[in-house]
Amino acid sequence: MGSIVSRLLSRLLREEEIEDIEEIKKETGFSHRKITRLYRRFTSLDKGGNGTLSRDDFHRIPELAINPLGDIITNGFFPEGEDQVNFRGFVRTLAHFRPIDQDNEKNKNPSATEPLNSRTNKLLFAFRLYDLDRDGKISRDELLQVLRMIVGVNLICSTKTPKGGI
Ligand SMILES: [Ca+2]
Repeated sequence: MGSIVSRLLSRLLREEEIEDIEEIKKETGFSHRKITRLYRRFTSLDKGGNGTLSRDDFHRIPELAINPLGDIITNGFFPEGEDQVNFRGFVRTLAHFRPIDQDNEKNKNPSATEPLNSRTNKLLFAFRLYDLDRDGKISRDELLQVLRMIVGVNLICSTKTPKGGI
């Protein structure tokens, strides 16, 4: 079974990516099978066929195109100042969405690298999505911008208590 998956992977993955596969598995916690599926998805999105995805490639994903937070989620895939993401970066970002491994959380080894799906890394990832200008802080404006996208209307920000309010 394992060898079938390995053979499939060998056919699907470019040479340099095969060398990385064990590292990607370790780093992301995804199985060979899942990585193969993600690679298929990645190559089908890679319209330029150059081994990287652009923002335009992401915009063609129907689920993202209709999601009010589509742009923000897409940004989460791109390191600061980059406009392309390779397969490894793509899988690393997706790894934040894996459920938290309860055993890892309980038996935390302080010297080990924190897994991408740990509570802390999930929080950092979410923080970076809200930090639109990536200055390491979420400003009031950034928070409002994201909340506006979520609710799809203009939020009126006021410190006054509405009439009849508490
Ligand atoms: Ca900011």
